[in-house]
Amino acid sequence: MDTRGDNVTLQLNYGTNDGGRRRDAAMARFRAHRFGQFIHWGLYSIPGGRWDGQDIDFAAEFLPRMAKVPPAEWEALAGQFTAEAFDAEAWADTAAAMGAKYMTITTKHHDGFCLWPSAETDFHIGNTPAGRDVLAELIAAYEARGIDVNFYYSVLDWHHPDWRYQLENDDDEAAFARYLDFAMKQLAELAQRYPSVKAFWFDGTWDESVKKNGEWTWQVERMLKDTIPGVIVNSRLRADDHGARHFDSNGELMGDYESGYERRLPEPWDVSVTARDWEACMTISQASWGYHQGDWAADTIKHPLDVVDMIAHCTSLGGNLLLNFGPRGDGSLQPVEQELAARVGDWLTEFGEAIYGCGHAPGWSPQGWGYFTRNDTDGTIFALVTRLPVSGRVRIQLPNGLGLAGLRSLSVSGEPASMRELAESVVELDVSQCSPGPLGFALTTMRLDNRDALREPNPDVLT
Ligand code: K80
Repeated sequence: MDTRGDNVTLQLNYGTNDGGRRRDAAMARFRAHRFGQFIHWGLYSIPGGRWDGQDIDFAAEFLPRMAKVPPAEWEALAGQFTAEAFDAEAWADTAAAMGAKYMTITTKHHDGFCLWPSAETDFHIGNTPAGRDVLAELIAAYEARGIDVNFYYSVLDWHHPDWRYQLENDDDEAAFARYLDFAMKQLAELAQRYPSVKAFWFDGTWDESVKKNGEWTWQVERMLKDTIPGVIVNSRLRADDHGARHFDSNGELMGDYESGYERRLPEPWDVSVTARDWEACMTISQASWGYHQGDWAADTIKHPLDVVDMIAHCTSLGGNLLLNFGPRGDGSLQPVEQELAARVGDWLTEFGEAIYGCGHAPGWSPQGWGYFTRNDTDGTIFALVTRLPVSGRVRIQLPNGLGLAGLRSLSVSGEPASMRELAESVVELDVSQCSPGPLGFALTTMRLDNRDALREPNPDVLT
């Protein structure tokens, strides 16, 4: 045991990595992306939230649990997995049109079905009518468009006989040790078979059985990093010696970035999150990750502006947004998701300069109309107006008594009609006469050309 100031620091074998926040090129690349596409595709995409003619108003990937589907019936879905409408190029085109810089795909979800031909189980895509290596096809298509591919992997496995939620006796311990060995081998397979994968996104790690095996989570991280130099691992994989998750018993982040924000974002003023890298993931419908064919999902599809606001929100706090897509069982994309992707892409085409490579703008407090971001390399400050006041007037509170040297609208839709100083360090822009932006009304992103003193690169970013 050593001490840091007044705080007692526990010696941990399986806590945080030495070295703190990663500053290498692979991590800088992930950080600069800011916006990615999540994809949930598996056997659950076939029934799409409906079983025996009944809609189950719950996340579609949980259908085997919610509808109490007999395991043999769920396994039999593999016989219907044809992927007849699967087109990796079409998926990648949609992601590129949306402005996504990376894509994270479910290689295995909780039901245990594997999207690659694993040697460790028969429950995989090679034993379906599809019989193709969709992960290889996706990697080729996405990487051809400059989009990184990452893998989601569920440690929780409803299909494997040795999975345990708790370890109550020696038999459980022995079974779960076999399970962890199986999962480690599967992950080694993935890393060896698809060496260009940039990151692993772990899920299903919250049960007592996993929390008692912090050593295994530490070994997984090591194995992946030994196999793929620079690979990135999310905090959700990790537990420490005492079962602490995400953050070790000393409060230090484990893994490379914090991945606890699921279907929620940090509060806009919670600058504590800027101390680390993080990523939030979000559904397009209210709560389904896998394709859900019911009204429960269709009635709750987000507006493109909701997504744009979240991208700006995350960037303003130095985090990434991972927006989920649920392709249908046959591999086709949902038109409603393609349409949303196109609209978000319209906005990013025009305003991406204020998102990609940008992060938190220290000292620039969030305001009711939207967010400030800062280019991590050259220090340029951006004001992203995602919630235009009814007055058409945007008040910008400048930090620390700074004056505003000038403004340049990134929008093709026109310059602000007027800019006046309301008080010291408060300027007001009248944008009511600006013509509609790409989302159908005046949505203006301003670049604030401030004094050179403000043009300081983010010290956390190496280029
Ligand atoms: C698992 C368990 C709960 C309670 C909520 C969500 C999840 C999974 N994590 C998301 C990223 C999806 O994969 C979802 O199935």
